[in-house]
Amino acid sequence: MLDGNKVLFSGMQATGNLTLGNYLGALKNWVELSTQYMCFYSVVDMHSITVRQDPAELRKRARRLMAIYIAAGIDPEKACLYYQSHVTGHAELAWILNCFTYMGELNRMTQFKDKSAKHADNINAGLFTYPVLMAADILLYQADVVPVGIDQKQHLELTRDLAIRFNNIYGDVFTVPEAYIPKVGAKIMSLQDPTKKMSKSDENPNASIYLMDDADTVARKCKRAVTDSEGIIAYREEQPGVSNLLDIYSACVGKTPEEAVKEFEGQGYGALKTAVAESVNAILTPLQTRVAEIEKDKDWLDQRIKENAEKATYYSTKTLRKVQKKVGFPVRPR
Ligand code: ATP
Ligand code: LTN
Repeated sequence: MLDGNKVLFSGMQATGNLTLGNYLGALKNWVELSTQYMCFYSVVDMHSITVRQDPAELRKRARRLMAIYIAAGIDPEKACLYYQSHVTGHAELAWILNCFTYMGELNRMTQFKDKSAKHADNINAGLFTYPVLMAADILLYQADVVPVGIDQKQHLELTRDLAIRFNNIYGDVFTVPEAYIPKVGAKIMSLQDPTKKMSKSDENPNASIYLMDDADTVARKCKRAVTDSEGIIAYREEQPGVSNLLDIYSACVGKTPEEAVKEFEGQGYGALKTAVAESVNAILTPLQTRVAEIEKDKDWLDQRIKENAEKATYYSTKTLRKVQKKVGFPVRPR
């Protein structure tokens, strides 16, 4: 709670190009939830450097991500959209929380295990303490809810454990947050291997629809999507490719997959693929136009970035000062 309002916090990394999975699984829900909570949506650029980045590219992607948040429908004058690196409290609280986190807890994190296997030449301490920085992000704003995909659930549990541990020692300092995991669109699968999730780090560009793909590219990727030889449009485990197309279609047009199956009764895969491409383009084409408009108005975007960093600093400092006092740091003379 902040100023009597329930608080929502979430963030995305500016690594790679955003996919339709990121949109349907996360961003779309952020927009819907933004009217119900006091919201903080961060571009978590400090998390991004746990994996080696090209500096110019990271800066460009971070700004693009900010424009995408806004283009998707989050109002930057209501919700607080900001870069994590603009608010110093994240690093400061992360340090303190590091001193309350056990090596064994971090060793168990599956994302750490996966990422160290993938980047065996750069298993840095930041990658190991990544979940502690994420806990700091959330606890700094006294967040009540944190919308994330299933893959982030373990990090959320650690965040809750740290909040409870700290509160048990020092009294009620942190709100203990709840994860919010969506029911629909929670897992959009790869178009080339429908048993794998659609991911922005997939090496095959045909596996993912990127939010910035033009209409022809979307149509081509849908046409090439892997299906099966059954020849019947059904929503069932044995037909993962067709089911994924139905998931995408229904999430885009706001129907249930069962309603979509009825709609395509007696039709072939070609017709389904054409309809999926059209439903995706109906979302992406206007989104891309808005991204371009937002990026063009440089001064307006800069002003929003500045104001929101100040707002985030204001609220995060409140929590940080409380924590610093509790652990015994000297009071700042006025
Ligand atoms: P990477 O492939 O680099 O691991 P990612 O595509 O999984 O990245 P993240 O930045 O880890 O993306 O996730 C951002 C948000 O998007 C998270 O809340 C995550 O759960 C959600 N998300 C990512 N991929 C999908 C997907 N295929 N379906 C639904 N939600 C997704
Ligand atoms: N680890 C998350 C991104 C992230 C986040 C957060 C999500 C960083 N800090 C705080 C929710 C709340 C990811 O990779 N998707």
